[in-house]
Amino acid sequence: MPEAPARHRFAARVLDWGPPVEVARELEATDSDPEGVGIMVRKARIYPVRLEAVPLKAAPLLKQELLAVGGDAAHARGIADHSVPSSSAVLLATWGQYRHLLPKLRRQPFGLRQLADEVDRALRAYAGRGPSEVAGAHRTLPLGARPRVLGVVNVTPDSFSDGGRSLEPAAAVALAERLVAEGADAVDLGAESTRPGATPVPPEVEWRRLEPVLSTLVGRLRVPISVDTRHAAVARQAIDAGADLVNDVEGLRDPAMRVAVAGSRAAAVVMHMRGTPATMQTDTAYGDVRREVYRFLADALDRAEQDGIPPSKLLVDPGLGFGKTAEQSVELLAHVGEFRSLGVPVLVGASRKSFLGWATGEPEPTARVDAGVAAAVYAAEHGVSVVRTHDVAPTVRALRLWERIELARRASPSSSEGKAAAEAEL
Ligand code: HH2
Repeated sequence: MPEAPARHRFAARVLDWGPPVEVARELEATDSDPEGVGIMVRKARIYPVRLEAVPLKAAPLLKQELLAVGGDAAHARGIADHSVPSSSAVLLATWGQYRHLLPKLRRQPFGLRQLADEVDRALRAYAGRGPSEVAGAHRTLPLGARPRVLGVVNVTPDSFSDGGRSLEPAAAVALAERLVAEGADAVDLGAESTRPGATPVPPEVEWRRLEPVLSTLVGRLRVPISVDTRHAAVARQAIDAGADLVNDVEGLRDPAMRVAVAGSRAAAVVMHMRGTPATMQTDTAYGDVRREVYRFLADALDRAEQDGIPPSKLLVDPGLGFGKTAEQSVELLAHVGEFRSLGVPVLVGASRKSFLGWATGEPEPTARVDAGVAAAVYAAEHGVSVVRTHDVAPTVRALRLWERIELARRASPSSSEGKAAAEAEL
């Protein structure tokens, strides 16, 4: 009997590759021509880009140009018979194909020039490493290989997981110092609970709670201090007193808040929420939650920039649990990496939230630490820059492991072509 051929003669292995730098290294490992590596890296992955409201006349041109470079595009059937005025679209192309496509689109009419510029910016933002820091009003938050950890200090009687524990200034100061000792890269002071249905706190009361804590911490902490407030007057006082960032769960929708931030050197977190904490859970019907949240954040960034806040001062946050069902929060977390396309660092806060309870069956918020840590690691894997958490020590430990994994993936390729691809990411 002839011997059966070995089933693994060629050791066929589907490569588990992550960042482009790792792709370059795997290609180099075949002893391929270094120049070829530089070219092939750009072919290694399809980047699907979703667009909204592509005009009727632009959509067929877009598809035609994509097909011409070897990619493709999906748009509404109604484009063919002119029964729709516009269509959303999904573009499918490799990095190399986009490099051929974009100059061609820039020469076309019907808004395709602007569309090309937007696609280019989104791709670079998504695939790139992002900014290396966010400069606050007084101190700077360096960003790096692993997400930075923003530790939560609630100076409130009614926060959903720790209300009343640090309402006393001395307790709040001690908590902030403990979180920094545990590895927090910044602290977030909040004096108004934003849990669903929370009673709004007048700005004077909010400031009365914040002021003694903030003024003590400013002299003691080296890390940036963020203030979680929806009120422009509180933000202004806090920045003057030494706060670095404004964490606005209303996404800078109040023009006075934009003026307050623009007139200072503070950075700001733009978070998505529908309505206010008091009303947000009354309307959780979304056609497409990812699309709506993305649109809201994109518009908020545009408005902020028009009002004089440069993108380098902004972060975005999809606002898990804010006017969302548990399923919707999970969907947003699942796709959190998409928000990197907005071109500013992404912050996410999952810690102790009720959607973690929904997913794990754990009714007690303080017993959701492990689920919160899992969410932080997932966020890290998807390029989130900052995670907001009550549970700093276990989150920092988990992210240190994740950072080791990431560094193993990012070991540098040896050729200059591979390195060049890796440096800009592509
Ligand atoms: N979540 C809470 C509060 N502020 N800010 C941002 N940017 N992102 C979040 O996910 C976020 C936030 C809710 O947590 P907590 O502060 O502990 O609760 P409460 O609002 O009840 O004080």
